[in-house]
Amino acid sequence: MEAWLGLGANLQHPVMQLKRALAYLDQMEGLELAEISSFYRTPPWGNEQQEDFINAVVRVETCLDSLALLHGLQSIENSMGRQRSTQRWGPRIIDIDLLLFGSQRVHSPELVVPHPYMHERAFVLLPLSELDASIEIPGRGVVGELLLQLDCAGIHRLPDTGEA
Ligand code: A4P
Ligand code: MG
Repeated sequence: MEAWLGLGANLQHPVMQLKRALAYLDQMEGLELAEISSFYRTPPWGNEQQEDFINAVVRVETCLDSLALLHGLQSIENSMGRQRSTQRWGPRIIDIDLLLFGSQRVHSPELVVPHPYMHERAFVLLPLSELDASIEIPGRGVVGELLLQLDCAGIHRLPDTGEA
């Protein structure tokens, strides 16, 4: 199965944290990293009183089911020292969201796919469109078209997945 993941961080050298997360993903059982977008510096969405984020999107191939994949992503977040705060959309050392799982729709208490906010977030759709602007988000539309309706001001692609 093809799946798409969104990575985000805005604490403790976020570029380095995204690279650490990619190394963890690379080692995860039942998952292969297929494609990695550029890294983007993005203004905070939802809760503006925090540092800019670094965001990226990756395409993976997996033999896991969607819930097992989510649990694998959460255990990477935990291994990386993610502290869950009560503050909604607050600062984090790493966040790995399951954006798309093939064309499946999932609606369980633990998992909602497509990710419920991805279609309104330029920090997700811009890196996603870099890899494939023609992807259909089930129930929402085509990535490239949805992106035209979003404000990308303040989002900067980093020249190299290397340095901030
Ligand atoms: N969950 C349900 N569906 C999913 C899914 N598709 N992927 C549940 C991942 N998790 C999913 O997530 C809370 C619960 O969501 C999990 O227990 C899981 O069962 P969490 O990672 O513990 O907490 P969270 O990430 O703070 O959740 P929340 O509120 O969904 O935050 P978001 O939506 O991830 O947003 N601005 C910029 N520029 N860049 C960012 O990356 N990120 C956020 C966080 C806010 N603003 C941002 C960014
Ligand atoms: Mg999350």
